[in-house]
Amino acid sequence: MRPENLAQRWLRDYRQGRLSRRELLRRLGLLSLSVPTIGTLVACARSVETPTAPSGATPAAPTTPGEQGTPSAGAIPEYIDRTKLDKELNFYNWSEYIDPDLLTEFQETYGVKVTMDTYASNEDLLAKLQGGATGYDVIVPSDYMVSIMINLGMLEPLDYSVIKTITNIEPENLKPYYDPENTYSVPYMWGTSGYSYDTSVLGEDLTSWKEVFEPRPEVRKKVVMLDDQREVIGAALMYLGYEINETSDEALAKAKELLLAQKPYVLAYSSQNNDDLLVAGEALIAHIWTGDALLSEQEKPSLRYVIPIEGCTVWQDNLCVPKTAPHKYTAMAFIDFLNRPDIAGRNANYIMYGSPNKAAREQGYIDEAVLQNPGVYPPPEVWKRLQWIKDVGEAGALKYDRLWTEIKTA
Ligand code: SPD
Repeated sequence: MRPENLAQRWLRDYRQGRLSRRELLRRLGLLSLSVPTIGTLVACARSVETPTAPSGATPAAPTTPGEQGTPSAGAIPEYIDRTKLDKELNFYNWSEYIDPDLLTEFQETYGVKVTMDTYASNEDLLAKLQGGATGYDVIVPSDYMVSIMINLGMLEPLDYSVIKTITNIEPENLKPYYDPENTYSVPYMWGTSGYSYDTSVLGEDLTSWKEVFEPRPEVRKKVVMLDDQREVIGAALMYLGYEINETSDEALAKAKELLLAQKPYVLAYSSQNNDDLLVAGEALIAHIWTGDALLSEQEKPSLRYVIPIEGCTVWQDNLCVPKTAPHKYTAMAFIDFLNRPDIAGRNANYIMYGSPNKAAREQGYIDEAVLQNPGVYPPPEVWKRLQWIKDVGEAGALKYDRLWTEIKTA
């Protein structure tokens, strides 16, 4: 598509509320348009009133003013009891995993100030909560971590008289193995954990984990791995032909051998800067989650995301409320808000992960570029090589912990 046409499309998405202004500006900045042209486009976008897009949430009812400005009329659904809303909410999320404009919009509409802290792995999240952090209201654990937290009695049952927007979620993403009745979790985003590499240096044909674990000379010291024990050990196990949740001593010893041999070629274990290192050219290949891979491709089109022939993990992250949450009702209202089709669509377009929100897809809130990307929505033949990480029990987790520490400290 020509840059001008692409810009026109984004402007339309912005006007229809599908793209935040910040994202519009970011994307326009990526096109080789002259600065005056960008200026004219943005001025033109501003001069058109943004129409209200349809929403799956029931609207209509006067609202309480937010701390920063007047809420848009009727934006709090009638089934939310606004007298029960607190003034603040503490959100503990993965880094770069929400469109920040949505937090502002929630604050302006519901009068609730959202404070967000971030973490880099499920194990960090668990350790933080077990270490006594009792202030968080909404957390975003992945599948297997939901199982672990349910078993530890750490999660609050969700209140579906408030989270009515659960009906917007694709039935196939509901009732997952880790929470069969969605008693404690609502799917947020899903994706895969393959690798991205620079085709301008390495060509078009990379398909195997071999490139990551036994890198060719030009890639050595330019490999980045996720800083995530289950992901890294799981990828090594898959490359070696084992199942991803393997706990046998034999399989883990082989994974350890592979990871120790790889370590001298690893530039960093990082789940937060892997994309930046690729874009900067400091890394040529990086173990990465789908959304981060796609965002970095926008910045550097020579990058390509691969789901390796040996397979990789598929995962689903979820919105949950810890048992200790101080603002439980407000947490339920926040989860309800995030599942509105317009909100979920904007979020998915911003962070570029697979959205379980069927209504957002059907109502046209999700960019075609995201929907048509086989890296985000893999075709059926690719699905066959994807595996879910599962809770391996206390003894298994201890083995993974020990192995991970050995790799990181070697
Ligand atoms: N940028 C944050 C992405 C969060 C992805 N969560 C994936 C967990 C997979 N085990």
